Amino acid sequence: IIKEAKQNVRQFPDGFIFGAATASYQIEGGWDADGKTENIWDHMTHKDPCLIVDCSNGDVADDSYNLYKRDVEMMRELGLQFYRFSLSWNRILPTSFPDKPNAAGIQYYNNLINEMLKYNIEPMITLYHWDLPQRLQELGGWTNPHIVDWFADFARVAFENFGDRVKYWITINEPREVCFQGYGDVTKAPRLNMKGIAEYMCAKNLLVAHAKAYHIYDKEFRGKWGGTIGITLSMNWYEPETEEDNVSAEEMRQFEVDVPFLKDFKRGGSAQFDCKFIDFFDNCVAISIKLTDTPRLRHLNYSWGQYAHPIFTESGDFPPIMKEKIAAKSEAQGFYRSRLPEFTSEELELVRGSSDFLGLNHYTTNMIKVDDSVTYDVPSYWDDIGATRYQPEEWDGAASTWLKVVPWGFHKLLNRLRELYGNPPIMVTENGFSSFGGLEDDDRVSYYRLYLDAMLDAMDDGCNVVGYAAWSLMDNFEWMRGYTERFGLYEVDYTSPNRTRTPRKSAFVYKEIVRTRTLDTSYEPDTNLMTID
Ligand code: GBH
Repeated sequence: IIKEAKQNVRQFPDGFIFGAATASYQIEGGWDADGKTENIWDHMTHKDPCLIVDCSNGDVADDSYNLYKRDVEMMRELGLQFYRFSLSWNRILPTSFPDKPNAAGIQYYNNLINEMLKYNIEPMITLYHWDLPQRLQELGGWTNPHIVDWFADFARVAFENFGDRVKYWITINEPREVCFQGYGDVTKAPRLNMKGIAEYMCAKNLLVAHAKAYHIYDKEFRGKWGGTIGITLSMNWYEPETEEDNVSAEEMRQFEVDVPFLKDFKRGGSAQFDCKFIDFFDNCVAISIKLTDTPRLRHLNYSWGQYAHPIFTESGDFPPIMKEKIAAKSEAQGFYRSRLPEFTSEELELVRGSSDFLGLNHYTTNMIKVDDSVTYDVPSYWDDIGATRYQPEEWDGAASTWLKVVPWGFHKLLNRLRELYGNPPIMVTENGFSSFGGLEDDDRVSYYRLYLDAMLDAMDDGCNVVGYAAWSLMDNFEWMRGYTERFGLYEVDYTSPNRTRTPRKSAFVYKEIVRTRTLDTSYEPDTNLMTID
């Protein structure tokens, strides 16, 4: 049983916006409709159908390609102020490039956007939510530096076609999942599994591609159409098992000032470290490196610091601890250069500050410990971190094994982001809970209340949270878990040809939160009739 939120009635501030989110491959279907070509998820699921736990795929999914009007009707039922959805690159650009744009694909998104705007629901577009064109994958996908231009071209096509009406833009959803799961592991397409190598190439190219799209919008479109653009990062909270590991944000910043990069170390002469011993010829031959290095700090830095630090800090670049440690490990492993690629100084400048807000997907928390009985592949992301994460048995769980209910982790995360990155505007672009289905979803209701309560605690502490999107508007294709794990406020019946959508109890509760702009834990909805107010 999940504890109820502690205060009964709490108010959201003026200007705070509520929405819900989905993603193209997870809902659209129409996988080869009207000229759309194959993306990496089409390719992977068709080639090896039972990679997905229930041998399903996104060929039809929620059929939103045809049923988008019902989707908008649900947004109206919930009273949403905004709806976050993503674009299928292959639907808009079947060759992957802007040479032959697909009118039918562009029309689909125009129809959806115009239908939403009829009812004053603001569209929030994610340009990329994991469905890369298969042809680009064959060219190396996110490991090919040319993707910076491929993505920038696609972004420009989207801005040109939809920018007059769409004011909220997200470049890329969850770089860590794209790179680590898709390139360093087998848990997302394209399952490249080139551990400790490909995910870092991906990370660098992805950040530069994001930044290039940001600057195109900033320079060429913002002036005439207004609007705001950022990136969405997935961030778990990591809680140290031991007290010594409890590094403050202050100490994390300290680290950046004091630790030299390995290349500086080799060259010598960097002002970033203290000289301990000067020899006869006035050369510094011994240095002191002040290095705050804990397992938890490495987790924070490698999982989301890797993407947040280059964009949201004054200094830019990958976190110093990552650069220093991966360079040292690479050298010891026999590589001629660090497995973590370097930014050129122009790239570093391009990426630094390239987000108007921090889009945050947050679901859960992990404990961190060092466990010498665990062995890692070498090289690998996990070996680079050198620590392991776990979730205690007693934490309440969801249908997804990784998802435990830990609202205090959300509170701590938001405060840490405020301290580390100068209190940026935070748009919560996903938060939600999975079940195995059913309309009486009290556990999901409880999750939303607890997490919104924790978010309000953080806002009371001064965190600049500007909006919140529930994941998800409706059940959808949950990647490797197929249709077995359900995140929807609306249940989708996958046996019915029209993919009937039915509001769960959580839909009624969320509707009331949005309507009253209040979190009232005693509210009991009448779930008999969903209306449009
Ligand atoms: C989001 O990712 C996605 O943006 C969205 O498309 C998805 O439907 C939603 O979550 C729900 O999953 O098994 O230990 O490898 C959330 C972040 C990170 C959650 C990877 C699942 C797998 C953990 N995800 N994680 S593990």
